[in-house]
Amino acid sequence: MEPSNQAKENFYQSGPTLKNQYLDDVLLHTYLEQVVPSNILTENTPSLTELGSQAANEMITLAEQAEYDPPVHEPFDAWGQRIDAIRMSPAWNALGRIALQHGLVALPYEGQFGEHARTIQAALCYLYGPSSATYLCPVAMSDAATRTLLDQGDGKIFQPYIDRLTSRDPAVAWTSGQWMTEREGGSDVRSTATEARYDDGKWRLYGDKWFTSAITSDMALTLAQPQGAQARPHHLSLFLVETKLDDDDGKGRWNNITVNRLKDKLGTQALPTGEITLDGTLALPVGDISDNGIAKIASMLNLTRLHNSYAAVGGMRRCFALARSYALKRVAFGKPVAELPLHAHTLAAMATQLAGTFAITFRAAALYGKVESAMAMQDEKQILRLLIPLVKLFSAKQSVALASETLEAFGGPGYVESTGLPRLLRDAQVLPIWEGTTNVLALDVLRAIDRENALKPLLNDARSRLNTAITHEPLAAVTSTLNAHLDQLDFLGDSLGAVSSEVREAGARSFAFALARVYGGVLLVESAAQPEATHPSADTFARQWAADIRVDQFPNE
Ligand code: UCC
Repeated sequence: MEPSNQAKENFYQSGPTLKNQYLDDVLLHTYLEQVVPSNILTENTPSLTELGSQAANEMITLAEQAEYDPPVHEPFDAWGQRIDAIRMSPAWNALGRIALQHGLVALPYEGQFGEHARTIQAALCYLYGPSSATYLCPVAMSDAATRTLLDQGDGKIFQPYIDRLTSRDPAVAWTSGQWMTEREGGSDVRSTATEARYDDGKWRLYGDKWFTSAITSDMALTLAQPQGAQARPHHLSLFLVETKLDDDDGKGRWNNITVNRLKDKLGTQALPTGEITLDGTLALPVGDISDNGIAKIASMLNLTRLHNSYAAVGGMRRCFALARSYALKRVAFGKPVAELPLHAHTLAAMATQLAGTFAITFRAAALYGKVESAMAMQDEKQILRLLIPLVKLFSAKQSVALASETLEAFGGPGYVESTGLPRLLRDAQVLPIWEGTTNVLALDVLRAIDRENALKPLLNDARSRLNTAITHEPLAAVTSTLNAHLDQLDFLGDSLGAVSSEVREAGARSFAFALARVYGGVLLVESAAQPEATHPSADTFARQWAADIRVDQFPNE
């Protein structure tokens, strides 16, 4: 029966609702049950459950407040004195306290959960990220700074910084920035022009940094060219900078840093991103000044790139949850749109994209934990080196695609600011840009293959995982397709040495995407073939994902 005019007049569409983001996530549950020992999972369940609730409730409100009350730069005080105050929303600080409460940075350094700590951390970040108004950015940089100081720094000098970065106490905890980008050098970090001068027993930095994310951080790691006796052509060293000086008046004057302005960005609007000038900024070299700072900051990037993937896959999961909730509520053509065949098919494709991207991201997290806790074999270290750029480039692109599909799944409301939906797309779009663009990452995939011989170990790992699934009849055809793709990738890898560098570079992106897809397919098959705790749609995910794989030749010279 047609609804009456009166009913039509009184009709208002209700928006999507979010349940507890941990309890409602079958994909996350089944994965954690498959890979994390039950005692460790049980111990972390209260935190995961609480964060799942916060992410669906108070964090949403805080994130909205932080977005609508964005950072403000006040260059001067009332009397004209330069102060460069950055006024932050109280909501931003509250989001930071939630990160501390769950030990998002601290947890892997507390040593309780061994190699599984990184998987738990990944799960927490995945829950936290999409409701955090990008507070996951300072979390990521603080984590990576901690790892870098532990690996590269002199413990006596850097322990106090590590203690602050890994504290859960808001009165003690610090966050770190990672200042890499200059006007001359974005992707090309070698073009860094900032100078480090040694004067009166101290190092001071002089130069401009062009993108400084979370400029309100307490410290940062950054590169500079040492001058004087330490000068060497094209040499960059890594330095730690405290952003504020310990003044007698306790006001915390900037460490000879001028904030020229905050960036006006497409998204991440609660995150203060500065353009700054260093003019005599006191700095501590991290490790030996003559070491290659690029290599040190590159290993820092490996961890922030992993966090980028947590943000990507967490964002995808949020998009899917919203699109699914809405599809169950929204009635069109006489039924909920979730029951319309084409919309149901679109949602299923989204679920598959999420499942495959989730699988490779969490595989990288688990392996990072294994390598970090010195449990990994040599080939696993090589796999991790390759997997990180692969997962970063793949997950970031997927997150933008899924955010775009989600906005479309809402129709008009997806394009209306007050629904909060456009923010999903804007915030996803940063993920393929910062921490290395897709092309930079594709070239890093080649670097990992050339310098670390990482391709064969990854392909061997994939083959042995597929082997464990050989008796899983429903996916027999998928398994044989994936085996054929692995052979093709192996062949392409062998021919890499025979093609010109132009051809290799031009083909790097499609090679990397194919590799990520095939490896993702293998992980989906492996997960579907587990004897227990499998996702109800595991076979479908593997089948749909594998159907989308193409392995191209390198382009002709
Ligand atoms: O900072 C940014 C924003 C912060 C926001 C953080 C958000 C975190 C996520 C939040 C989620 C919400 S954005 C910064 C973006 N910039 C980049 O990503 C830089 C992109 N450029 C690169 O990645 C380049 O490829 C470089 C800088 C890594 C390398 O350039 P080069 O100079 O051409 O590289 P080389 O000569 O090939 O490598 C120099 C050294 C070598 O080591 P040695 O000297 O020992 O032989 C390489 O093996 O670095 C080593 N290396 C690596 N090592 C290079 N890449 C890596 C790597 N990925 N892992 C380990």
